[in-house]
Amino acid sequence: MPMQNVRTTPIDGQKPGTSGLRKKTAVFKRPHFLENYVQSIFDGIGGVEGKDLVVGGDGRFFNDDAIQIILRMAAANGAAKCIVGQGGILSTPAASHLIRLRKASGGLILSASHNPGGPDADFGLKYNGPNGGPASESVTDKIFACTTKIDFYKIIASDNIDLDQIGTQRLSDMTVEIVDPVADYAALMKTIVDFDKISALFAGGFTMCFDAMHAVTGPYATAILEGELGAPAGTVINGTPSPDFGGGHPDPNPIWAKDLMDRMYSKAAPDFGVASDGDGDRNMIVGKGAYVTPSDSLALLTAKAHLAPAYKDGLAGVARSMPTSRAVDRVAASLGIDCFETPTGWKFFGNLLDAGKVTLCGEESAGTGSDHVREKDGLWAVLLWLNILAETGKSVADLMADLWAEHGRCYYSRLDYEDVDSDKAAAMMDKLRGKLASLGGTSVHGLTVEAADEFAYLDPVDGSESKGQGIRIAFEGGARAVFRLSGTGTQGATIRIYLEQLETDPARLQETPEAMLETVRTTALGLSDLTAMTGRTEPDVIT
Ligand code: VG1
Ligand code: CO
Repeated sequence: MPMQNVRTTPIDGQKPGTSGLRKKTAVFKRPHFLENYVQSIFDGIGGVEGKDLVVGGDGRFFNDDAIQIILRMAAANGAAKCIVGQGGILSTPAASHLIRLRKASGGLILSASHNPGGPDADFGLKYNGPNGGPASESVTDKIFACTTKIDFYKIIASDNIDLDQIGTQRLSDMTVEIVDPVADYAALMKTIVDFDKISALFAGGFTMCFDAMHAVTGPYATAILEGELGAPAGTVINGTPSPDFGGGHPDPNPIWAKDLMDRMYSKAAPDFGVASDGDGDRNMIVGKGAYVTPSDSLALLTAKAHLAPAYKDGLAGVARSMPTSRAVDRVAASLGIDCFETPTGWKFFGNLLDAGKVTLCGEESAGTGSDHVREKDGLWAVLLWLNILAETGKSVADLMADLWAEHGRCYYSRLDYEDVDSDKAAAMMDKLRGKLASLGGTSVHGLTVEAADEFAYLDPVDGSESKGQGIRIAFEGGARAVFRLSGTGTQGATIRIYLEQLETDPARLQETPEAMLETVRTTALGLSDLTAMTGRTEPDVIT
């Protein structure tokens, strides 16, 4: 098949963010945009000649076409084999598992995750390395450097591969193996949680609603929950992946999964409600009338993981991203295990997991995961929760009440201000940064600042340092405010303000987050001067 070296020039703005490169779909479809980035990935990782790669995505608009281009480029660059999920589908955790299982050199995951999909929405592409995890900053820096120097890319001319046909095909000298996207992942889950116990729970009449949000987890959840574990048909809703996620926003939080929230707070609520995001790595957990914040979910899983077979001997340690609440720190301290604080983004957990320093990790943005893969894993979290519910026989609300009684409750909320003028957002952060050195010990709106800094992370495994990872201000009495700019948005800047307040008084563990966070919210808005600096009065999303 004819191989072409296509001349190109660097395209601005191909710097990977928190999780790969995310842009408007129309930008990804511009001439050479995808091709430049794919060639830069290949060059940035030292070429793909003779290598095996895993390729798959969340099924959003442009997924199939982009996969055909990637396969033609992988063949032209001399890759030995591409392992592709049937229909081009692989959830992010399933892709991570497949890379590890097949000892592939890495993988290309096509997704903009929780961002909406469609011709007018978002697309994304991410490279994961041989450990199955998102490329580290040193690798993404190399990829970015290649995007600024590229002058040609390699591609073969060929017909499209049939992505629906399981089995092996040839593309020039490269093998393309189309695999069932669910089977290997489901087999892995069986080695982690107790399928018999969970089956018995469902057989006993336990009810559940899994909102797949028209995204990639639908086939996985249907096969495992309804197929293997005997949950009644209809347990999974919105279970067929659609290119534009049914016109929705596949972000599992109380705002975007509102239908599920309404159901869980109604008289007809099932025992357990969950949702997952576009690419299947996030999860939302809600019991009857009991929403569980992702930070609390991480704390609960840490406290109870030993009830599942894979973690019966306890956890090596845990890790949370910096803005995630400190609830898990309290549980870890009581268990006598290490708790690491990392920058936002799963790529920072990889080294800790590879080195065996942590078993569980999580983020406030609805991601939890363990050492079974190197990505966060929405369905895994749901199964671990089910295992814990089955073993304890308690409700979600009771489990949380027990956790708070023992460790105190970290009331928590995140305010997102989206599509803010980028210069104004940067100016707000700069001004706040300028105040940090003089804040310690001062009293602001009735709260006394205990510590204030800009978070920098020194990786304890490879010694690499990541600076500028968000501003954190801790107050006496267990309150904290964190400020950072999103690295996944595709329009303007998104300012995230994370608020936290610890409460240990047994009489104040069932208050509303709004009431308990009012003081720290006023203080955070005052300190950042957000309204004056950006013109914004209300956040777009509060979770
Ligand atoms: C957000 C979340 C972060 C998460 C990232 C990718 O990043 O805050 O915790 O790791 O999305 O998640 P940012 O930079 O926008 O705050 V996913 O499920 O979109 O891959
Ligand atoms: Co995601």
